[in-house]
Amino acid sequence: MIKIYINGREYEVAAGQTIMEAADKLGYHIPRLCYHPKLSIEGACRVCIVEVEGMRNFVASCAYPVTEGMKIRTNTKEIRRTRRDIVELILDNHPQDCHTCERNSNCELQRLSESMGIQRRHFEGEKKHYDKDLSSPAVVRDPDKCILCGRCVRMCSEVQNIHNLTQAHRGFKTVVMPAYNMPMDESVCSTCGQCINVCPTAAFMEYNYTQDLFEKLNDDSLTKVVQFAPAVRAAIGEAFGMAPGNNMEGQLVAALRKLGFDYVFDTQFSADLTIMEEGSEFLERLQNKGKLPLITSCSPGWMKCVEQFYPDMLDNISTCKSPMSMAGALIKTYFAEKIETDPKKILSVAVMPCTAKKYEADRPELEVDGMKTTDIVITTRELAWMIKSAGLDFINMPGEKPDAPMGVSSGAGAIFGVTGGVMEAAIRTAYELFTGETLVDIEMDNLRGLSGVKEGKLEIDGEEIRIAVAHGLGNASKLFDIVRKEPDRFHFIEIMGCPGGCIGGGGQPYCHAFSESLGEECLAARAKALYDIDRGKTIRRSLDNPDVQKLYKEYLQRPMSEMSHKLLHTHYKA
Ligand code: HC1
Repeated sequence: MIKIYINGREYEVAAGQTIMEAADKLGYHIPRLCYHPKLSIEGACRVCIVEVEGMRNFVASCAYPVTEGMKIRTNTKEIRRTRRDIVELILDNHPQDCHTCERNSNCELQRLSESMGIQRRHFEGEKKHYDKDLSSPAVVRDPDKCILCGRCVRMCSEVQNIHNLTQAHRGFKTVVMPAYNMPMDESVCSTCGQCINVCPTAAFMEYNYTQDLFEKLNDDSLTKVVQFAPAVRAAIGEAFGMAPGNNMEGQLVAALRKLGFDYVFDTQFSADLTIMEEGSEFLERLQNKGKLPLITSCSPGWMKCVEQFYPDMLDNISTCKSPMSMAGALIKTYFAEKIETDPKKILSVAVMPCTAKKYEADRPELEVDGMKTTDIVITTRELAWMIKSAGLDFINMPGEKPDAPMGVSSGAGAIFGVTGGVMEAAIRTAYELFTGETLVDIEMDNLRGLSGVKEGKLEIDGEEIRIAVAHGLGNASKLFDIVRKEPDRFHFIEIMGCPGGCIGGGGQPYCHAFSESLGEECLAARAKALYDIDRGKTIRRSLDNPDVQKLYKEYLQRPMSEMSHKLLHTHYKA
């Protein structure tokens, strides 16, 4: 421990940390902009400057380490004025459109400006202008809103290992763009939306479909059907000021009905269905010496990444569609037949924590008989805005249950939304499919938690099955480097494209409760909510889901049947 002084008060702090880290723990929040705890230090914005006795210039507290006897001042008149000048200069090259901006009231630049008491503009002059890139169905890039903090660039390269974004040009013309200024939809963007999660302004946003959806909800000629993903319920409360990790499932269902949906289904149902298909596919590959390791395919950002960077591994990818696309296919076939409605008159909507699901919904590989099966995907953030815009009292709404025949789910379906959950769910069912016996110890601690790559093994019918789990595309590439070197090391691999799995999706609410999106406490709280849902269920294995059993009996016959292949499976190509 060392002694430091902040604003004249003496403290004992651990050596080896930055001034900002030490100050945070002592309750001094130094303003910041380019800093993000998940990313390397950039030190570009200088908003976090402090005064250190003996230093000629102010230092960036995000980068400067504490030393014995250091005397730090965080809030002098000069520091306040200099910080304000820095933020004013950023604002002078920023559009004056806060009241029409999508990040209005949850923009970090706006908050910073307010906290610094910036109430008038000193400088006016030329502003940079670049066109908005609306080419991608998932992620919109608006360079005019960019303040060059570099968080998106670091996220895309350091965490996701995609390296799509870079800073181009120099000085006043500096701009963040994909290589060669390629449109986002032609670039290698995985559409994961993690750039949105770390962007302090609206320079990166999801493609917003809310106005279109509001219009369609008023169209009486349509039957409006919606499904919502596991991770949405664990995070949407945050958009209404609640702490992360409150399970808002009942309120979600009620709000979706109040918005005008005729039927509300739970994607956890089709997560159970995915397990039936994927577990059977794994068994078939194992018994018939098919291509292993089998790799999960439900994360669409991950699928785009495989197609672009690992085309040699495409045969390892499960042919199962994602739970969202399985539900979409069933909505336009099985359910359309049940309610005797022309599928063209059904509006199939999905509420997802993920921006890449917008891209997935547009993929021709997921159509059934030339028909798109998920018409509109909105993120958790977009739904929260719709609920507020419709004037619904979300938090105090009495909870309701989803509809039959796709409303019942097992605990295994719930944990799909957190890293390791798909594998845990798969094992619970695969064990019984393999052995005919019920797995007793169904919680797999070695697959839980936020380590980047997790490994495990279990014995099924005398055979050792080796498994691995990775979350975030950077960790996925680390795991893939291992698999390329040792192709026989694993039998089954789960990969989710976002940090923490879908709970950390690019469409989740900005996690204000812990100040930065993707903070570990925030992700852990959302994960706990899903594990608690699992523990609270009487049915915890997908194969025990009575509505899934009924679906097979009435329509699909059995996992991997001809009908299952037609509706629930696909092939990806490079
Ligand atoms: Fe996910 Fe999935 S878990 S991909 O993260 O397999 O988006 O939550 O809905 O489809 O079930 C997302 C979440 C989600 C699918 C499921």
